[in-house]
Amino acid sequence: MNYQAVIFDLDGVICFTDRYHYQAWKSMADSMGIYFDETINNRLRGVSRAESLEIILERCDKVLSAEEKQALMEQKNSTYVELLGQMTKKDLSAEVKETLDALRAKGLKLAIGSSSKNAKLILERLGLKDYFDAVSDGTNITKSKPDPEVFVKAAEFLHMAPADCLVVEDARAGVDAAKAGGFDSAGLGEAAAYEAVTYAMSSFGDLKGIV
Ligand code: B16
Ligand code: MG
Repeated sequence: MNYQAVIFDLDGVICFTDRYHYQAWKSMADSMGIYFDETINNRLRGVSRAESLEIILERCDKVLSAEEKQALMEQKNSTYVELLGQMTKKDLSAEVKETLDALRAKGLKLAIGSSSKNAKLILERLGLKDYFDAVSDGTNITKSKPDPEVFVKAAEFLHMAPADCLVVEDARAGVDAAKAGGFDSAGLGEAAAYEAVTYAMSSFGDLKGIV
């Protein structure tokens, strides 16, 4: 396929913020006396903040109001944002940077398609603030993955048709979102083992052989 653009998921593809998500959710859950562990954290991959909270609350006996849930999400996010302060350019792997540069040198447009409302802050921490041609993230969508909105918006920002873009994902929900929007996908990690993915990759650099 001759793709003209590549749309990258952020967390789990360009960088790895899951340990910060884990620490921040764990601190919120502990403050509420709710059991939370790494296995439950794995279910939060690629899932929105509100849906992540609902998964954590499966272990909570109390029924919470919308205001209480909002306060818990704010509590988690402020811990998370503080932890993101530890991220530096060193958290961007040489393989990812070199591959991005190689795709750009081929003339491909590059965009981000992330559920996170903190995507721009993360890109800044990684030294990628002005690197991408477009950023579609949790701040410009109303429906999260597996809805295709975040990728459809990214393609719109690039003025490209979905069929001309390849989506790179680490989550099954992201692969489903790509498919629902008419995009081919390349998967890493659990997304590579998912039958709905177009190309399975064992590492980020494999992209150079796909596009
Ligand atoms: P925030 P991605 C997703 O990022 C994360 O994988 C997921 O764990 C997180 O809940 C979601 O962003 C929302 O993040 O709370 O920062 O808005 O994989 O879509 O780049
Ligand atoms: Mg992801």
